[in-house]
Amino acid sequence: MPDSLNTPNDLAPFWMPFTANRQFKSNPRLLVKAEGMYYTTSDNRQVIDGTAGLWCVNAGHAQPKIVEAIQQQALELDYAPAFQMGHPKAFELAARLVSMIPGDLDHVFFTNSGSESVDTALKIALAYHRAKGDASRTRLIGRERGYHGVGFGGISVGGIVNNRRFFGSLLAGVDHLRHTHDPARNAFSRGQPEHGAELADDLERLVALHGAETIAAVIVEPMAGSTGVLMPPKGYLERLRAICDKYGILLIFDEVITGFGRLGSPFAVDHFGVMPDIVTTAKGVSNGAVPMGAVFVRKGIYDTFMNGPENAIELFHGYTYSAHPLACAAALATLDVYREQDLFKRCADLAPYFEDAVHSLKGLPHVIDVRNMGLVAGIELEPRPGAPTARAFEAFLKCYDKGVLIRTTGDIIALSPPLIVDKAQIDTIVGTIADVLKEIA
Ligand code: PXG
Repeated sequence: MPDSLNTPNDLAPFWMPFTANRQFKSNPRLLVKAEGMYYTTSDNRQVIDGTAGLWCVNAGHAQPKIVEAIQQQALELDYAPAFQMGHPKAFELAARLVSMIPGDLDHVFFTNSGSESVDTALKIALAYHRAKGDASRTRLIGRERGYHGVGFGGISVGGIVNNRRFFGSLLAGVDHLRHTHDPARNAFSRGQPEHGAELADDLERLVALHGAETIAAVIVEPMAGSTGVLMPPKGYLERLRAICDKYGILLIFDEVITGFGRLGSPFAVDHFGVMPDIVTTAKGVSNGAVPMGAVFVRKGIYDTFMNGPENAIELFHGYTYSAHPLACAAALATLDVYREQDLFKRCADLAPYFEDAVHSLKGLPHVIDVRNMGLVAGIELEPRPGAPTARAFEAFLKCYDKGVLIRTTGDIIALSPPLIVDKAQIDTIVGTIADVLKEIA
């Protein structure tokens, strides 16, 4: 066997996701351990996690209760078939989850990722209208700068140009609202910006263009995370809800990032007080420890499917690993940790301190906007002329060298620390970013 196959640090075979592979492999950043707020790197440095992994480790790393639950579950029941069979923890978890979310969002479909949750939600929306005898409602509406994962459904309703550029014509029958990012009117807003509720009226225009009877659902992130932390303007989500009601269109909130405490409430549904018909989640449901996603569906939708012969499969959809025992065990323990450590309230209590900290970056070199909500912040940098993303990526590398993990998207720094973060750690994260902004050109 050639030596290279035995060498653990041969980096070539792994085609890394959403990564500049050649750049990474010429100067790799390897994480080998994680605990609480910190990663340990392969060169034995401590790096504070300013991003909760990829927005998922809301309770911090290696929570003993979650670790133990996964270990126990692997011993007790490693796998159970997901179709026509069940295991108790799946039902227990679904019941726990629906008790956490308001209103009649009282049924849960399990997936393994945010992308699968989005696909599931879109399919449920289409099948729901068909089950009601409304089969002409096949059109899906997303939003510019929306991110809904990487499945064909998600990239179609999403609004990111690279997905269109590289992957062709995508799903047919999809249209988009304009995005709500308006720095000219809203720069340096704290929480929800003042201007832009009227952008929800784009849905009226799409109804006028396509006919309401062709539109199945609208999907939006209540707060758009991946494309740069874009807040919903005051009144925007309410207006979207009202227009959906007027025309019988389902409203889907993609809460893959906002779910499980990120904004200081269990869900954005609570935070904004707007009730969607379907909610997609993943990430924080299992603290990132085992892949899992969960789609919440309102009672009326579920009930519509429960009408045919009893031996018929009502929804022709599911995954080998839906409600995987390890994921359910991890999620149940995660919910315990959230409750026992009161982490959603901790997030809400810390949010004003975090807000002041990130807004202290206003006036530093390159900073053209700062926006925040709960324990999320977007710090937008002026792009280098002719080299978009280069400045933010350099900031990312320099912060990492100084022991702080941040995330950048385009020229925007996104912060989303685990909800266990403390004030001194917030100071370290923001202080390091401030130092780096002063250093870079
Ligand atoms: N919907 C939303 C709103 C998301 O943020 C997905 C769906 C897809 O989830 P999966 O589990 O299939 O990746 C996401 C994922 C980032 C970043 O740095 C964001 C995500 C994933 C990775 C990185 O902004 N969001």
